[in-house]
Amino acid sequence: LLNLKAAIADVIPKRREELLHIKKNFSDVKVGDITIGSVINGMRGNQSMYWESTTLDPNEGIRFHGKTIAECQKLLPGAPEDNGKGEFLPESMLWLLMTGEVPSEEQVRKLTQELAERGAKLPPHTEKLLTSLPRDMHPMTQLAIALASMNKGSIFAEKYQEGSIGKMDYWEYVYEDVLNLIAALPKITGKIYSNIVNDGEPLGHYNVEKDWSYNIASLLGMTVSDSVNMHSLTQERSNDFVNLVRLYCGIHVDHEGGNVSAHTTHLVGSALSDPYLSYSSGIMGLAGPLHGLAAQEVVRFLVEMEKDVDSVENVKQVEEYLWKVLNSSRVIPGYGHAVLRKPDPRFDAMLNFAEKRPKEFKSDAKVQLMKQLSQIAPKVLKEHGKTKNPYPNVDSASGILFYHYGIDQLLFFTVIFGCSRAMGPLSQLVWDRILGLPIERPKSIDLNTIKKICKI
Ligand code: CMX
Repeated sequence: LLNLKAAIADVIPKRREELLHIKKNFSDVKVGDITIGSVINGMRGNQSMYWESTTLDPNEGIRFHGKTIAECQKLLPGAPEDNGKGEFLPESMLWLLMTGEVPSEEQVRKLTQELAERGAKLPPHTEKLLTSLPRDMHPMTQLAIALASMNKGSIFAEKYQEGSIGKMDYWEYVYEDVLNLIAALPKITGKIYSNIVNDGEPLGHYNVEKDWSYNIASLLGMTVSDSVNMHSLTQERSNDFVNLVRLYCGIHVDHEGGNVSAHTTHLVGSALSDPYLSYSSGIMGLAGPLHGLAAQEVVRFLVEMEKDVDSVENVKQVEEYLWKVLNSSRVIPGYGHAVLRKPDPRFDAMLNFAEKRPKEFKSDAKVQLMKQLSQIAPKVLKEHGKTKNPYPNVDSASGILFYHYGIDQLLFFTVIFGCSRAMGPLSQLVWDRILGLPIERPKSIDLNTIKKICKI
């Protein structure tokens, strides 16, 4: 089956049957105990959400339908022009997330083409709205506004209003919205970036023959053939940048269901708000400094630290700098995680990207500092003794690599994260409707109830 929607339809009956069987026969089986600690501490460790495609192992990191990042890098198809030497395409990952199957080259080519065609034209009102926004408006606010505005064209919302569709068919219309939303992201992202750096004037062309990440890069002005080539990149460096976008977007798609952006999208969607409204809400959460905005915080941190230390080799000075931060009750951005307890394999993947290109990155002191920090900060954080995970998360490496190629609008990084993150939570939204999951409504408890339970 070459069409993604047909491939999903093919696996639906079996999955529906499995979940129904579990619901009918095992609904009373206990998953775990909820403690008062979990209630007042952000629901940590509380296993109470169903998530279809990814799980986060505290020690091994993220798995996409059971596959590690390294396995995905081996198995998922990349762009044809890279001849197997580049990064896998986020489109390949989207297929895996949606169907649970590794796609063939041909399936990925078709999906790439379908997304490129769907994304060729933004709804005119969204384009107009983006043009009208203040140039200094937060890029994530611009993204959330653009996505919410696309709800005007939601096929699911329209069909639902008409009352013409049954519950088991909702997914088909949600799917259409989801694909249209993901397809629109390169143009929205390009428009936001050009609002910030070029007074709204386009920095590149949308090329319907190319893949989703290439178009993001082009519209940021970063390709040789389809953009103004803002930083006069050579063909080789431009190809590398496109592959950086592919890698970054391929591995940021999902991090199981409980993180703020994924959970918000799922929660809002459970009220049957359409995918545009649901993901726009997720984007609002991704904008927080403890979540998606951390990549920007890291770049700022590295830029400041580089000014303060004589050289990246000066371990003592770097340690002192970190202690200064910790002693002023600030966090070290890019370190720690709510679930992970080992270094983030996404961090390793980003670092490997730099390590594979020594000529490119060796002389970049900030990139070297990022690497050096990953050796020094865990030791300092362990000594500090507070964080449960003293190791680097993905954000400690990602932003600084974009910065290296000239994307220096720090607040903007999270928009690229927002492009990638669309794929996981929105695949889940399709499956939420396939499986007929209900509206979410956990029970909250007040202080009196807590005291009663604790007998105090
Ligand atoms: N620097 C300093 N202190 C840290 C820390 C860090 N990087 N990470 C955690 N801590 C502190 C916490 O603030 C907390 O202190 P208090 O008890 O005073 O509140 C204590 O250690 C225990 O926290 P934890 O249980 O280890 O971590 P949480 O689950 O509460 O928070 C996270 C997780 C990511 C928000 C936190 O580690 C943090 O703030 N990191 C820096 C920001 C960052 O890199 N965010 C990106 C996350 C990646 C992603 O979204 O996928």
